[in-house]
Amino acid sequence: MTRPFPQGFLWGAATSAYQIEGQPLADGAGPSIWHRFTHTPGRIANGETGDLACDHYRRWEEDIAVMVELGLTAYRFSVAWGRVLPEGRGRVNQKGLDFYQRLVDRLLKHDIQPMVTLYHWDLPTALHDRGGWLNPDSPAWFAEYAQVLFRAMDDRVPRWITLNEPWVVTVPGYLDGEMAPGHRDPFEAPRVAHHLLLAHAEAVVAYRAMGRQQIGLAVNLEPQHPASDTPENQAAAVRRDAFINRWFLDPLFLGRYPAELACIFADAWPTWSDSDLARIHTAGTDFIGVNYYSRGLVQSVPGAWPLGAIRVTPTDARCTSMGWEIYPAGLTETLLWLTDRYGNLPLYLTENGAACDDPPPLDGQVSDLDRVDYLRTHLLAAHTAIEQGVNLRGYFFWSLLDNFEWAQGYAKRFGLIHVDPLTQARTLKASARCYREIIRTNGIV
Ligand code: IFM
Repeated sequence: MTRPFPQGFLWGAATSAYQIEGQPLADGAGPSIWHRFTHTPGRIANGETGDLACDHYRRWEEDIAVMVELGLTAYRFSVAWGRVLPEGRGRVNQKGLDFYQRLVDRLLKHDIQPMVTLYHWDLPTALHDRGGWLNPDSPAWFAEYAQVLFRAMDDRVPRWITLNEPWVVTVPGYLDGEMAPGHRDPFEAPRVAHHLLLAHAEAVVAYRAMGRQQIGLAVNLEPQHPASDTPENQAAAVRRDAFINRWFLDPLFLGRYPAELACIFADAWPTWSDSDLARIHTAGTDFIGVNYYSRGLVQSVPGAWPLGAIRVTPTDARCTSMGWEIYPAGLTETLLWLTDRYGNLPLYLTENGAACDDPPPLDGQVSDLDRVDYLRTHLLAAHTAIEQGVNLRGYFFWSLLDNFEWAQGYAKRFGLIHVDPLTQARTLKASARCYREIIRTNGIV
């Protein structure tokens, strides 16, 4: 039996600038916090950097040819802020902007709709050195940068995403220090999150004045289940749900932060101004991008910082090579929860995918059967949500290419396309061929 997707459903793949482009300082670009972080000894597995990555900055035409071969109807990528504004504000670097304009034009020539993310974590160091996301001026900086891109490309870009996963910018970036800029400070994290929400709002307000298409926010979501039905584990799952799933969405849709956050952060939780919360709520969003990978199974552990809980993995679980449990039912649950809690607004799955220990290419084939299974089961889960009334409009596999997986370097491979680290040769994996067939038939058997 074939399960058909709605007419016009977008079939995409996603990437981000620092993870694939390489040449981060080419043509007058300014450095980002990720360039600085990867060049700080001890931060990244094997001391790897995004200096070459997938060399997409030079091989973008070849990569679009691969998208055409797959039959993609959409492609999500991010703009490196420092390529366009090397100092973060002010002077526009035309060569950097031109790179993205060429990319957009070529995608459109092949009927591939661009979805452009403005911020996928690579803040220019020039702004970081002025306080970065801790600076109350940062929302205005972001809106200025956004307007440069709206002016240049809104006539050709049907969907914009302001921020990718503000939770990851906040928690690994400012609370546990695993990601750039590597801070560990409970007093900083809530302020960063608040400025990110205001940055989204300022960009949306600017967009309403000048843009003609659609603008949204991409968040990482995972349903939180108690590891057993003890009251302690149940309460821990509720806290983790507030911390991961509701921290950004409640202010956006309900105009308030989840009450649990004040308890979690205690004296590090500021008092917020009503006008800020109203600004965030009123700006809203045209759609939500959902990045879904797994669920959280939560066990109460008094004293475990900051939640008094940890995430555990069931002993019999199948996991990806990131150690994330493979749990497709959680995708249906997440999409239904979003619709139920915040209303039936348009949703896109802006990321979904798996890092797997793929066998090496053999005779031009990569037999990544675990990824094939992940793709198929998650698309079936998405389809189930659509059948139950969820307004899901598109799917973007993470990722098009094997790429630079942040603190884990190149060892974790998420691509539909294998990238040889020495030759940069691209090889379609079995998952890419499977996805091509799903796209061709607009359905899954
Ligand atoms: O590679 C990342 C991406 O940059 C953001 N979402 C999760 C992916 C896998 O970890």
